[in-house]
Amino acid sequence: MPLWTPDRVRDAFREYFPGDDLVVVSNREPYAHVHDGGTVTVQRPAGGLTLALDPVLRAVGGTWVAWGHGDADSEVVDEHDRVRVPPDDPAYTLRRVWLSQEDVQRYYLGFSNQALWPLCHNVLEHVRFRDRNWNRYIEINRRFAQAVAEEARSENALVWLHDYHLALAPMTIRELRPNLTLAHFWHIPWPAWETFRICPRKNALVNGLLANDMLVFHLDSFAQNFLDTCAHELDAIIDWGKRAIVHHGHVTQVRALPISIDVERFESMAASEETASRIARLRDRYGLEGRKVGIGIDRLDYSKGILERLEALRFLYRDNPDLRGRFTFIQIAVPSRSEIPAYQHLQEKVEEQIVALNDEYEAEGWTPIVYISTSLPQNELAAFYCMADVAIISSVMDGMNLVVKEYIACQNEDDPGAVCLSEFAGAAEHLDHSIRVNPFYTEGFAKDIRKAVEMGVAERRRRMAAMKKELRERTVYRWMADFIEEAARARSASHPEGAA
Ligand code: GDG
Repeated sequence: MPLWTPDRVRDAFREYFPGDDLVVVSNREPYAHVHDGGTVTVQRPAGGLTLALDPVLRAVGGTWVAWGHGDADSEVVDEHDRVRVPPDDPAYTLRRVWLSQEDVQRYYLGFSNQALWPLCHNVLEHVRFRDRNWNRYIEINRRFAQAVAEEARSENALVWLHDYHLALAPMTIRELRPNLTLAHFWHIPWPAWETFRICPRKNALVNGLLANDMLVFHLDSFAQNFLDTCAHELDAIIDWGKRAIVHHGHVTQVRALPISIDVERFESMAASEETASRIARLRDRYGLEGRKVGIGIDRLDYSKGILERLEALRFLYRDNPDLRGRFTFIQIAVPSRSEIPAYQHLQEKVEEQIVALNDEYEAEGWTPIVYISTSLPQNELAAFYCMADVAIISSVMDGMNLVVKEYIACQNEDDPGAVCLSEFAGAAEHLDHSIRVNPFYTEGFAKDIRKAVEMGVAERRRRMAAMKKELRERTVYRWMADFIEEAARARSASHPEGAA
């Protein structure tokens, strides 16, 4: 059965928003122009949503509003800060928003990533509230909103906002262009009220988000937490059954739609001959022949539970001498947000823990943990996914987690791998056939890894078949089509006269 495609998403958009245009808004841009020697080249993001949304924008047309962070970005735009992309086959407009170093420091690293990110992931020791960061967050959200108001051509265009960097933008867009359909996807958890209430700016943030016609989370529990926050914070009417909030006469629908990946893209990378020869090279390079292999792939972030995973691996090798020399774990961790002290500290701790573990258990011709700390192209990641017998995802809190889905998509049906998945990753809600792990319970976690390493082929096949079925039914393109359909319904509820 063919899976969902960008063309099917385009058809859904045309059905639900006939004659309207689409404006996507995110902090990250889909294409960056950078100086490379004497010329300007184009860089694409390494992975994630930006890569998956691009084919849809290409099919639908429209505009993407994002921070122009490439060092040659400003040289290629027109007088309205627009450039047509993809550069070699232009299909939609990228409208760039400019940020100074100070803006990045305060809006992005400051409020977005040292206040909202740790707050929403319940890691309170890393939360920093600073008025200067907040003031800049307000200013930059206005800047994004202004750009959106200028770019949306049709009266009822769908504006699809992404993430926690832009919580206030919907309110300004609404003031400037009252009839646009505003729908926002929040990629990270929404914490319980008891956590969110410590934010001194909670009221403004919630008010900003309620200017949307629709606000979407990965999970029901996050949606529920948001409703609960509104119930505590605002004098709003909340319809708990329909998950709708009426505030200042405006209705916001709150929904849960778990994101996924481009399944076919990973399946075809996994099946390629290029991947088979890459695997052979990797096995050779890291001395993996005849050994079981585990894999962890993460942005280097404290929410991903990398230190907890390393601790469980230490227990594993300590308590299971038979696995020494027989099981190698590969940790790929790409540094991110390295300007923030908490991330620098994490990187040091990860490196220290790996060195200590390797010192303790390494033996002739075998290193327990292979550490790769550079970003790899996606087809190389696919080779690691295919080669690994076990994937370990140990987030202490995670909106969804796409890595586990990428791993599943890359497994073959005859001899698939096993999955250890944290019960605190959003993905665990739908992947019942993984081995659920609790990263805070090290001994239990270590036993779960052992179970995954030793799992027989029949059980691996049974579990993987169920997880693959789940994955193939909900690809990222189906997620997008569902999002568009729900956004059209939300528009009908808040602007009945303008509804299609
Ligand atoms: C947020 C939420 C939610 C990693 N290393 C390399 C690389 N990656 C790619 C993976 C995967 C992505 O990065 C990471 O996925 P996550 O789901 O862990 O994403 P976050 O960055 O935490 O993002 C998360 C997500 O939004 C989507 O809504 O799932 O919960 O926190 O795609 O493959 N890609 C390449 N080289 C690497 O070295 N090319």
